[in-house]
Amino acid sequence: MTGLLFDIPAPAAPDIPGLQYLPDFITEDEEKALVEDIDQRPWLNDLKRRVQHYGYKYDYKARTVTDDSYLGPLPGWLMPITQKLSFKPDQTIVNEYFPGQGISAHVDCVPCFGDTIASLSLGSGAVMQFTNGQEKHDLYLEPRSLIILSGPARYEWTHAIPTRKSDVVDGLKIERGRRISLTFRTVI
Ligand SMILES: O=C(O)CCC(=O)C(=O)O
Repeated sequence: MTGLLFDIPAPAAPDIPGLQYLPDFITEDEEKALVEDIDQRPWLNDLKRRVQHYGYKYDYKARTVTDDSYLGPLPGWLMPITQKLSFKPDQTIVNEYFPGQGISAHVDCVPCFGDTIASLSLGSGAVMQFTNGQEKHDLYLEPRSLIILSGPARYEWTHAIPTRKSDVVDGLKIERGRRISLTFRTVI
């Protein structure tokens, strides 16, 4: 298992039913190739952070995906990732976060997407916060790691990336850099 810094073991995923954390899901070469592919494609600027949508365009305001929003099959350069997933996603959103940017607490649209969602981290790591009522857990998502949310983790817990420039993990302050995440979903 890859250490964060100084060979410290990767943090264990919090005990949330349906949450899986897979460090080193891809290699550094695969990560570099993905970032290059992503950076050759146009970014959308309609949110506070830049995004790219593949498969279907998600309507953030209406919180819907419709047949009209179909963009085409997922591009071939995503295949090395999608082939390794245990489900067949047909929608991917690429999010770009600079230090200080995040995403507010949410459950991914229930009527839009199926019961399994996966998110791959590239570039920088960042803490993801999971909340269910009074219960809260932090998980530091290392670069090249994948999280899978299904069951309670997908439906009963919100997830968020807090808007800050650094994270404290096991007492160590880790500055954030540019982080790109790819979230894979199946449109219902
Ligand atoms: O950046 C991430 O890992 C999470 C992205 C996310 O939650 C979303 O796009 O809904």
